[in-house]
Amino acid sequence: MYAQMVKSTGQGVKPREEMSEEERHFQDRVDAGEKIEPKDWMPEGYRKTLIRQIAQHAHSEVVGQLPEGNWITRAPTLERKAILLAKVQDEAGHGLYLYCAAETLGVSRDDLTEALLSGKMKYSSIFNYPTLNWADIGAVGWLVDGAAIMNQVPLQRTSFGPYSRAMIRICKEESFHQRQGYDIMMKMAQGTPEQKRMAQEAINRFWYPSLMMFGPSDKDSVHSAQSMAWKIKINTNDELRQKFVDQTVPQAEYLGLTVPDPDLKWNEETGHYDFSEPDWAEFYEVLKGNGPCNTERLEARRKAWEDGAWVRDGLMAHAEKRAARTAAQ
Ligand code: FAQ
Repeated sequence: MYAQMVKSTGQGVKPREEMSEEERHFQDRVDAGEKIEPKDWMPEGYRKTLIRQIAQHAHSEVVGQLPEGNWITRAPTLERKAILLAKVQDEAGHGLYLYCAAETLGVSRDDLTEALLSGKMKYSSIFNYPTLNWADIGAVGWLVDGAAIMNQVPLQRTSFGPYSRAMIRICKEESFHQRQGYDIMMKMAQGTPEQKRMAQEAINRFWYPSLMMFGPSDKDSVHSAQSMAWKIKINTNDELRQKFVDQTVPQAEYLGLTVPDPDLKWNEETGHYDFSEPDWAEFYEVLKGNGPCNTERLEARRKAWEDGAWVRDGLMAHAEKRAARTAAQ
């Protein structure tokens, strides 16, 4: 089921002269900046690419609750606990907006969840890293949400209407998330030497995994060329990674902390920071399921799905009963 509905292979961009009339008309609409809506004609590859990307994104939001949810009971103050609780709940909401956007493409949430649980669909590599202490919660908010916003702000202009509208709502909340993370880092960086050391170690742990969130380097990206031609993606993976580094390094300096990259330096000529690539072998291992927390994350999702079966069954029974009552009236 999943393979037929969702799996799209990476492909080059189809030359205009090889396009059908419908495909040419579609491409003209995309090029003119028109939004594509669910009932509009679209190439099968466009639909499959969107389902893959939107659903992976939705899964990431939901799995992404786990590393932070783990710290709600241990937040250092009542205020921090309330803020973290709100943030984690926001991520669940983002997952819902995105699953709804994917459903407009003719795929069910149940199928997508099964594809996640069977390992056929991915979620962001970043959520396979553990959050070891409170400083890691600051680093997740600052770096992980910071990378997420960098990727998601351009996606507000993505060509598919429901995805674009979901991204507009999500981005509003993500900026609050990034700022709460930076606020935690600031507090720790200005705290005792031990707290400052914890903050530095958190950057050391999360820097490269955050850079990996943008996907493989452009030369190895399978989908970017076609996705950009369809304006599903607006920027390449490397463009966004560079923007993230340029934005984040001064923020680390302001905290009095260092980025764990001995080769990091400002390049006067390019007007950007030069930086070291993440370890791509590690990235692909995490994608294969061999990251530090892959098994734990999927187990947690599987348990939540199984434990929630009675709620879904109850809601379905209620909906069916209501529909039968309405039909009888
Ligand atoms: N992790 O050809 P490309 C968040 C896969 S934000 C895992 O370059 P594409 C907020 C890719 O799927 C995080 N897999 O692929 C939050 C493909 O494999 P496939 C989620 C990755 O799609 C914060 C293969 O590698 N954000 O959750 C990753 O053109 C805090 C080749 O790559 C989004 O999903 C990765 N990092 O570009 C929540 C944003 N990177 O599918 C809680 C929307 C690549 O062929 C707490 N997505 N792969 O088997 C996108 O913008 C794109 O999908 C990219 C990847 C940029 C992620």
